[in-house]
Amino acid sequence: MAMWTGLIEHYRDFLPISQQTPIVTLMEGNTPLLRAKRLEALLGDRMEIYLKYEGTNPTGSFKDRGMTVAVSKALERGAWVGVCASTGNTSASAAAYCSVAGMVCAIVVPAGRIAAGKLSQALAHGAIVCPVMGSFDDALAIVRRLSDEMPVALLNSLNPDRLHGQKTCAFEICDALKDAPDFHILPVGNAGNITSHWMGYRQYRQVGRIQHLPILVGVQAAGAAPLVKGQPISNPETIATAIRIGSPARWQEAYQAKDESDGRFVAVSDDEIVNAYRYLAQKEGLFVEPASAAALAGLLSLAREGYFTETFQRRQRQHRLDRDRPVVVCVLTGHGLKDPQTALQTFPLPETLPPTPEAVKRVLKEAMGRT
Ligand code: AN7
Repeated sequence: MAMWTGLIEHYRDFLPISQQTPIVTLMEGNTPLLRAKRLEALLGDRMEIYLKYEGTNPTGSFKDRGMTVAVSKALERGAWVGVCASTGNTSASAAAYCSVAGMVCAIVVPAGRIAAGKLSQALAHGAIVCPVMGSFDDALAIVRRLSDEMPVALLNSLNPDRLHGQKTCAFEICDALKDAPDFHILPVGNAGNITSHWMGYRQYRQVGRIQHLPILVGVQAAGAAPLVKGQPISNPETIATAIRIGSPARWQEAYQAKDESDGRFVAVSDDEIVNAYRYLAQKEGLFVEPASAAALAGLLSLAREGYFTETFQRRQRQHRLDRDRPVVVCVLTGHGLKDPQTALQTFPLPETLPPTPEAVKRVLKEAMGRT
């Protein structure tokens, strides 16, 4: 098989890239799409489920898809400073891509609210880190102002180049399945990703690469669910810090994606998120961060409600679909190593033992007795 060239080269014809654009890439994209047979069985084998594992991107999240395009275009326009607000992953990705582009990166983040892995990445890649005493929404307002008043490139998903890069996740799913799935589920924070996926699916439909469009389901944490509630939240709170956002910048586009695709937004509790987090790690071998587990929590909650089967049957009657079960894709947006603190709180470290075979044997026997 030919070597993977990074997503800009692979999807060049679908992206705003010219011969003049300097390509800044870390070979992002081409992430695994895993069939989740165990999960299917758990839910009564009534749907075909795939997990798109974005944690294998170079900095460990889907943000790299957007960042390769945004930083390449910023460089083409002559920018030498990139700025972004972030709940963590955007800043980790921006810092990495700016470092390889030779650009300065400045990030504004809510102090004390960034998972340790993400903050370490931004610092390691040499970004100027500005923790502010406020929320992500406050940080975003600051960088919007900065980019209006200073010659710096805004690297948040308000920047359309980011969306172009991120839509390639939808392309990869369609290329692998040879059509769009029936349902596409993803976590929603600032709503850049749901906007970009809808762009991607519509673009593929337009050029005839897929026969139908998917139904989009956006999942939010119950304590940070402005799109579910229909109004901004002033004090968003959730264990899933990546999506701890009260006022999504792409609010309108998110509603448009939901409405046009006949989809919905759904809220899940932190307990449901932790259960999905545990399930993915212990039954599917996939270590993801809590925000990513939220997507699976949404899937489980809707499956229990019968949503997928009922909606699919209605569509089947209308469109005479050639399959008897819905195809569902759930995007797992970021790696579990991003948030070691939550991992160690959820899966506590056992006590330290004396350095003897007997001590370890005792623990093993006890564990074997339990299973
Ligand atoms: C793992 O890094 O907003 O709805 O500043 O890190 O496009 O915001 C991260 C968001 C889902 C939500 N999953 O995507 C940031 C940031 C993970 C994330 C989302 C984020 P959007």
